[in-house]
Amino acid sequence: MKQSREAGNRLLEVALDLAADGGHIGLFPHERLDADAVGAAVSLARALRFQGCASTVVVGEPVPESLQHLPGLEELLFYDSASCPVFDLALAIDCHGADRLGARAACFLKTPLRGAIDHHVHEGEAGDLELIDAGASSTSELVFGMIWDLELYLGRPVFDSTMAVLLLAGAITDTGRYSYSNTTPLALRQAAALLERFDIDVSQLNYDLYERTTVERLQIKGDILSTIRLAGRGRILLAHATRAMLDRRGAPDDELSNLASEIRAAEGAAAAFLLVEGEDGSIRVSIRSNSCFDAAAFAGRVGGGGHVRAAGMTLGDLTMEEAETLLAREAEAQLEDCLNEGARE
Ligand SMILES: [Mn+2]
Repeated sequence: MKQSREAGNRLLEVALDLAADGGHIGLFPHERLDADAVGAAVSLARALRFQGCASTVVVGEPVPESLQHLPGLEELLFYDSASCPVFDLALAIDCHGADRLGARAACFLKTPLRGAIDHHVHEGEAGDLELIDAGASSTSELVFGMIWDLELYLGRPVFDSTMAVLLLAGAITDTGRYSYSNTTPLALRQAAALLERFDIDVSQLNYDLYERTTVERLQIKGDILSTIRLAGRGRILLAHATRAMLDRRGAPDDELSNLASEIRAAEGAAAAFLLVEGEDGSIRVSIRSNSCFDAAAFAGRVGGGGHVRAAGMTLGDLTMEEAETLLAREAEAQLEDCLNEGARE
C-alpha cells in the first residue's frame, strides 16, 4: 500500500516535471478495452492535462459498443503506425507492458521512458516508474489514489464528473459491482467519495454496464450455457462459443466474459472456462475460479495471465473440441494438486 503510494507519487512528480517542460505523456490501455482500462487511462490523462501536461490516450481499436455510454471517450487517439508520436513518457494502463498492447506495442516501445499502472499479478520487481499493486481491486482504484494525492499536493480540486463516472465504472466492473473477493474497504470509500462530490446516476451506470442487452445477446447466452460440460467430477465447467454460433445470432463477442462468472456460480464449481473462437480462429479462454484453483497460475502456463479468481489466455492451432479436452485435463490435474495440498496442510 505504502509502496504503491510512493510509486504513484513518483509518477506524478515526473508528470509535473514534464508539464513544466512542455512534455507529452502517452497512455496505453490494454487491448480488448474494458471499463477499467479505458476509465483509468482517460481519467489520468484528464487530470494531467488540467496540470498543463499534454496527455494522449492511444487505443488500437474502437471502444466496444457496450462501453460507448462512458463520458470522455471523444479524446481517444486511434493508433496509426504512421502517426504515432514519440512521447516523453509512455504508460501502460491496466497491464504491465507491451505484450498486451497488440499493434501499439511498437509505438509504446518507441518512447524510451516507460512505466505502467496495473493491478494484475506480475512476477518480478516493479521498475521505477511502475505502479503495480496486485492488492488493488482495479487500476481505476490506483488512479483514484494518484488524483487524490495530486489534489492534496496542489490544494485544489482535480477530479471532475467525467473522471468520477469513469473511475466508478472501472471499479464497478472489476469488482463485479462490489461483489468479488477483491472488493476492499478502500474501493468502497473511493466510491463514497465520488458519490459525495458528484451527481452520478448509479442506477443508470449499472444498467449501462451490466443490464443493457439485446435479444441477440440473450439468445447467444442461451446457446453458450447449453454447451456447458463437466469435468473433474463436476467441479470444472466448460462452455464455448464458436464463430458459427456467434454469426448465427449476429452477436458481438465483446462482453461474453461476464458469462464465465455466471457459470462459476454453479454449486460446487471450482473453475469455469469459457472458450470463444476469434475471427482469426484462435480461441480466447476466460477462466473464473473458486476454492483453491488459481486461475492466474493456470493461464500463466500458456502465456496468459490475470488474477487468482479471474484470468484469461488465448490458444492457437486447436479445434474447439481439442481445446476443451486439453483444458479439462489440465484443469483436473491442477485441481487435484491444490486439493491434495490443502488436505496435507
Ligand atoms: Mn483492471
